Amino acid sequence: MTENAFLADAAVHCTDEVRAALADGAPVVALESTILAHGLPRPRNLAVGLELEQAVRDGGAVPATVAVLDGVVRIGLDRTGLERVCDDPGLRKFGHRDLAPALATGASGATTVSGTAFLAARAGIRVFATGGLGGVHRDWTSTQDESADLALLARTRITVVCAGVKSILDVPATLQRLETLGVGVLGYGTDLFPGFYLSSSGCPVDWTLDDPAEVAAAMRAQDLLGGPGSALVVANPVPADEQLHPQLHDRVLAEGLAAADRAGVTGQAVTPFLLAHLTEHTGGASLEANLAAVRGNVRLATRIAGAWSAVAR
Ligand code: PSU
Ligand code: MN
Repeated sequence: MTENAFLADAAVHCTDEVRAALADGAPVVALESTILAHGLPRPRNLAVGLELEQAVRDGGAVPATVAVLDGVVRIGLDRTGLERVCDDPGLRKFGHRDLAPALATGASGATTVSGTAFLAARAGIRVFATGGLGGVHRDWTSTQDESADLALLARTRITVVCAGVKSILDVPATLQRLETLGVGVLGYGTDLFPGFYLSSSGCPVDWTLDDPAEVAAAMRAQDLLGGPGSALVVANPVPADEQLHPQLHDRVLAEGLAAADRAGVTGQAVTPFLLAHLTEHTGGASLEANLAAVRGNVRLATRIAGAWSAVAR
């Protein structure tokens, strides 16, 4: 593979190891920075960021945590970069539409699923691990709040490993939107869409795949078929013994949604508000389930990146 022009631009900084792996067709896994900066409490977030990168390495791939620092796209972070993402309370949250003004003004922010998927695909990275996708919010009919993640995934050729969509969302409506947008959804070892903190959302999925080679074969088939460059969502449930207790989940979530409503929280602030509420009011149990889900996703994405490298090289 030859180096792509995006990586050669002065507004893009790619670590040497990611650059070398991409040039070689070796496995690379993109990791999202918003879950670190805005989804997890400090200082645990830095430990998690380092742990996830190590898990990718242990699985024989190269991690590429994506962010924007001082107006420069970062594909892969060194320790200092990761510390900035995790420590700076003023760090913004960038979806893909924020990238151009961020570069123009020298701003810094963590990238969401949409921001990360966009940049990773431009860099030539095909596999991306996150926690849960953004989606259609429960009060969508009045707020029109649907994450930009969905539309971006409808036109970006990348495989996203996630534990479903955050359960704070309207899950059936989000699955419907993914169908309308033509984004493929595969249950990994399950015929039920995962529920992020919970192993199952109760909603069925149309396709169940059971090993990374099968996922890589589906990725190859996407390229063979051509057409719009849509993503592939690999929905990987949190192990049942690590999920949040379903009754606790439902109760605290209902309280959190009411609290967000009372506090008048809207837009980009909704997701971080609810995630923090759940962590606080489950005594940290939601955080542990969140981390278990992310860890599992990173491990699976690493295996898929390996299988993909074997078929694509
Ligand atoms: N899942 C998490 N924690 C998070 C997010 C997802 O466990 O912080 C983030 C992701 O970055 C996702 C974003 O892309 O929330 C969606 O935000 P919004 O609804 O504002 O598009
Ligand atoms: Mn939103």
